[in-house]
Amino acid sequence: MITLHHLENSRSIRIIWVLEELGVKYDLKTYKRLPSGLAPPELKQVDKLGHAPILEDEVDGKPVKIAESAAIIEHLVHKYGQGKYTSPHDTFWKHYIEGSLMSFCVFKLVLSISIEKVPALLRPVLALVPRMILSQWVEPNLNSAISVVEEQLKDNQGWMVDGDEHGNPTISDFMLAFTVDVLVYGGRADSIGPGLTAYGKRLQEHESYKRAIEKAGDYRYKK
Ligand SMILES: N[C@@H](CCC(=O)N[C@@H](CS)C(=O)NCC(=O)O)C(=O)O
Repeated sequence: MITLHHLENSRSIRIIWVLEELGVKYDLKTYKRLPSGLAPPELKQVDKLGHAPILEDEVDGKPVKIAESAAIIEHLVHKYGQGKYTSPHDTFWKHYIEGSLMSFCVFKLVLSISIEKVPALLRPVLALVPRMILSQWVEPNLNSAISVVEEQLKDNQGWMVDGDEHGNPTISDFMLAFTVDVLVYGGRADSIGPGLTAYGKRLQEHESYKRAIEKAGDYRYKK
């Protein structure tokens, strides 16, 4: 039996979507974030990294625990996808979305929250350095990372790389899910354009993604 360890309001919604799209049976274990926003310690008992998603399944008849969204998605698509849900164009996006785009999203989130946590009176002084890092390094990089995706999506009426030969989403879409929700519905990205906005809406209207959102528990990035 497949078990997915899912953290609310997190990337692991990507994996719920893959499982719903594939139509395989799975056991969903949902964890709530601590007030600090971190994952609870129980997740560290599942895997030493303590980050979601973590998937338990079998490879060659032996039980395995897999971390990292892209690794989990590849495992599921190759094992259960019957040759569907892939495209030769997935390779770049699979790495780019987590490696570049998501890194700058996380930098922005962490710096913005740290600025918001400084008492208003002290902010002009104590927030000087994080504000400078944000405006001189994080935001320009995030904006250019977003523009690469925007360019890909701007004339695109369907999936990220146009889907597989049956019109299904592919690994690129499974990776972009959550990231697109954070950008479009998270209220912190100023440079998203019509491509990402329309894609974010289409994704949340897709049947299997709607089921994923329903099953994900608390999800603050709903349209
Ligand atoms: N690159 C990893 C990132 C895993 C990750 O950072 N997960 C976040 C959820 S979005 C997490 O578990 N955060 C909780 C924490 O940092 O304590 C992946 O794609 O799976």
